[in-house]
Amino acid sequence: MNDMTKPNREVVRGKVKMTPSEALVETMVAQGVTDVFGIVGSAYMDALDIFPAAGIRFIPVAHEQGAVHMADGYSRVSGRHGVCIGQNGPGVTNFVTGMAAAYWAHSPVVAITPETGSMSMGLGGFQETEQLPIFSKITKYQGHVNNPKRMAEITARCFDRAMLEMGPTQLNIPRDFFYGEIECEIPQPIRIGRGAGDERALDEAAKLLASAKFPVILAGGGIIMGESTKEAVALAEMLHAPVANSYLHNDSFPASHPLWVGPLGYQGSKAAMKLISKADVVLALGTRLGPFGTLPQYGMEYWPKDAKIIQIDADPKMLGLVKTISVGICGDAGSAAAAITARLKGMSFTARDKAGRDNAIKSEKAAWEKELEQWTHETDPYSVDIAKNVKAMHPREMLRALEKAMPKGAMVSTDIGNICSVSNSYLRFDEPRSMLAAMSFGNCGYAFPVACGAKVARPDRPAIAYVGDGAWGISFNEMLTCVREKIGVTVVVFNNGQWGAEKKNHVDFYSQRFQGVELDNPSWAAVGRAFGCEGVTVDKVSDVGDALRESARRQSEGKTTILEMMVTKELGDPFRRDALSKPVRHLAKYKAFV
Ligand SMILES: Cc1ncc(C[n+]2csc(CCOP(=O)(O)OP(=O)(O)O)c2C)c(N)n1
Ligand SMILES: [Mg+2]
Repeated sequence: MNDMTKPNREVVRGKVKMTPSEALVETMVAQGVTDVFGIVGSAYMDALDIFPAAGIRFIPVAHEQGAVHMADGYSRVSGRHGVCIGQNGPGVTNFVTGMAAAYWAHSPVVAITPETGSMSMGLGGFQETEQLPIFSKITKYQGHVNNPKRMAEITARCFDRAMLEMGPTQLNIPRDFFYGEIECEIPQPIRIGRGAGDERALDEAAKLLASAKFPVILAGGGIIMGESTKEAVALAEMLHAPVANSYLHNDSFPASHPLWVGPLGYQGSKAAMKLISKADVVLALGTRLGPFGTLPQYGMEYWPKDAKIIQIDADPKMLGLVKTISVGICGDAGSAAAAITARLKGMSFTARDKAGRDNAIKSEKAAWEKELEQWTHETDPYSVDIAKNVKAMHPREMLRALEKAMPKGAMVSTDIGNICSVSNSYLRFDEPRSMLAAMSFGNCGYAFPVACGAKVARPDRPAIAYVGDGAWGISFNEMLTCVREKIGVTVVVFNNGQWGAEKKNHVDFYSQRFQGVELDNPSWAAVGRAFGCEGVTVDKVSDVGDALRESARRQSEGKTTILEMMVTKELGDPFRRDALSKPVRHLAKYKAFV
């Protein structure tokens, strides 16, 4: 590179003549953007051309869905924007699933969507579709550049709103609007703090907690996004309250802390469920209390129906939306926790029956650990039969071995599937921004590209994706990206030869009339090697730990490893027993299908 093209991160100041492409790129620099995921396209080539000069790395991917997931993973571990860009029309429609997933993961992803030219829109030209309606329900804000002179203003708003509203935004740009001459000033980023929330509500919350007999904290994603672990720990210690992680946020409270009791929800911790069932006051800290996160599990209705609920969330629309609450606080999880802690101090509050709670926490945790240790395989008749005399590993044993060998500081993404769900019991973290589950959109194919994006943001941390073999079929194309861009991650592919989670429904509800659930896998380790990754087949539990550690070591060389885990076809509990019902048939020709 000569001096002219050396990266320069200094943003131009004052009102200056520039092109809209320059305004876009300068605004991205002002917002701190250093990486953009996408597939190259003529629509935005004029802006792409100057990315390197602005110090922005363009990471070409295999499929635009992968680009959004990577941007999502990138933002979830860095707390910064994840950015993706694609060609108008098909490139942009390929973003849809990724954007819906980012929406429900509350990830500040900015999707830059060049659109067909303003002079041909509506005429049915090439790669034309209306791009705003498609994303209207899966974005927090949609900025449409309706005049090239507004490029910097609207770009900045998309970036600001993604942070303010904690979710993805869309920047839609007619492709002819990248060109021309404008005069504009690059806006400074706007970041608005929320603070602790309403003083009176905080007083009420402190009063309720101080008088509680058995307070329990439910630690949500807001603690992770708000970087509020310290404040959450201080409040928990002040109350001496057990702390459960909200569903799929196992990194919302340090697992090594004595007050940590594990995650609620599907395949979560029985200790957490039993303890929260005793609560007279629940402090839902930084959680929207999503409807699926507190569903009965293990045949247990654990949600404390009579408890008073204090809910703290940064989005006021989430307060009282799913559960009836006694106190609602719109605030930042950390500031609110600190404000409540300060009030409790002022009330010369002493945690009531600290010893009793301590005993309950210790004994429930010990009981659950013992149960997990002994729960080496599924015990329902179907699972026992299908795994009989099979050499492959039991999924639970394999997951336990992965847990024990998990490298320090690991970031683990999980997909949607039976084994990924069971892994919830075996994923514990001491650091926030470590667990990257597919969250409530629940799309198969999420975990691998998310781990890639996370690794780009944090190359110093091991990135590990847990993926079922079905979901792997949706997402393995991004091995191309890993090899080309030297992104070293570990993919743990659970090879059970089936779309297991759906097969479980056939077992439970459809008398084992299996349809479309069998997979005919190639050797995924060999496929990995063919792509230029490392590929390792593991069929013994005793080999799991070394294989994981070795793959993590290879990450520092920019090498991705596919660990193909040969597991039995046994199946854990389904996500929701309420989701399906036994079939009823009225017509004679379908009578046998019950
Ligand atoms: C994109 C997408 N398609 C379909 C589904 C429905 N679905 C949920 S779980 C699942 C099976 C997952 O199978 P696999 O990835 O092999 O994991 P396993 O259940 O076998 O552990 C399917 C098809 C989904 N969640 N997402
Ligand atoms: Mg499978």
